[in-house]
Amino acid sequence: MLVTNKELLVNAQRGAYAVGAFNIQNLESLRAVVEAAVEELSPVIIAITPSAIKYAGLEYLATLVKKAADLSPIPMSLHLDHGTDIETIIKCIDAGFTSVMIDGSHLPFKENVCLTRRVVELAHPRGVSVEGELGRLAGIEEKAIVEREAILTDPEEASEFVKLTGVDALAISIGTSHGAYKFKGEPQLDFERLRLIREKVNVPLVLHGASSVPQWIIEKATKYGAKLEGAKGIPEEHIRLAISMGITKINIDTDLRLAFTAAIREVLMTSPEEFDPRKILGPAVKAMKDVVKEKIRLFGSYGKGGL
Ligand code: PGH
Ligand code: CA
Ligand code: ZN
Repeated sequence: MLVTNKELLVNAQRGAYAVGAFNIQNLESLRAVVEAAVEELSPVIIAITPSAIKYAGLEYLATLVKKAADLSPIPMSLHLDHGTDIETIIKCIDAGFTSVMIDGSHLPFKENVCLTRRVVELAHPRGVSVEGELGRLAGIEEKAIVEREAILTDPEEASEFVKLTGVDALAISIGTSHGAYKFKGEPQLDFERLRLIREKVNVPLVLHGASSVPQWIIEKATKYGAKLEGAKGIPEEHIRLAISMGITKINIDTDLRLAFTAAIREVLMTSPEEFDPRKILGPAVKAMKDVVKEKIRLFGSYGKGGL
């Protein structure tokens, strides 16, 4: 069943758990995410970036997700992740997306408000939820305090942003970043800032860049030829704490990519005679699905698919 992010996240906020937004880009990744969610009876957000659309085609991806939603007993949303322009937003809404993110986080505050407000005005009359972003996702280590303040979300501004734009969810920056290399030293997240934002903002809060980069996957990938030295993510205890402090949507891409490609590397290295794509991609789907299941357990959304 296809629903909006708003419906999923309002329930998550009430139930003090988080819903995973998993990035997909083809049939294999979609199957991994949907099968995991169905088996765990969990709500799920299928996240598609503009670059995934460029890779696989909007119509193909939207059709696959809508069909998966029709066939599944759990509620799921079809969400545009990191939308950057109005044109893409309109195309996605026309294609049946139930939720869109407009990422104006690189813009000055007022311009971000204007752009996000426009998206809300376009999306809400069509029953589509909107996620905005305030604060930039960049590593905060070794940065001076002034610089940190410029990157991380300001609680007062967050409250103002939500009032001025009417967004349904807000992505915030408390020290996470995208990709496999989040920290050089010890992981550092600004939980005090999260507490202050939660106090001032009542819409569901979103944590991007939340992959944990599990060491066992890095070791497996490395064993079969990957070069991933220094890869490091967000410890699972930090994710648990963030959920307990009010994060209700968690975005995961990197961990899925790592699991998928480590499995492909293993098959190619251990069975060099193999050339059937199904024999190579099958184990990759399984590996990705296992990671999604672990996330669903970590986020506390298992069994919540009945809402
Ligand atoms: C993410 C994913 N997608 O929007 O924020 O972050 O790179 O940590 O998986 P990761
Ligand atoms: Ca951003
Ligand atoms: Zn993101």
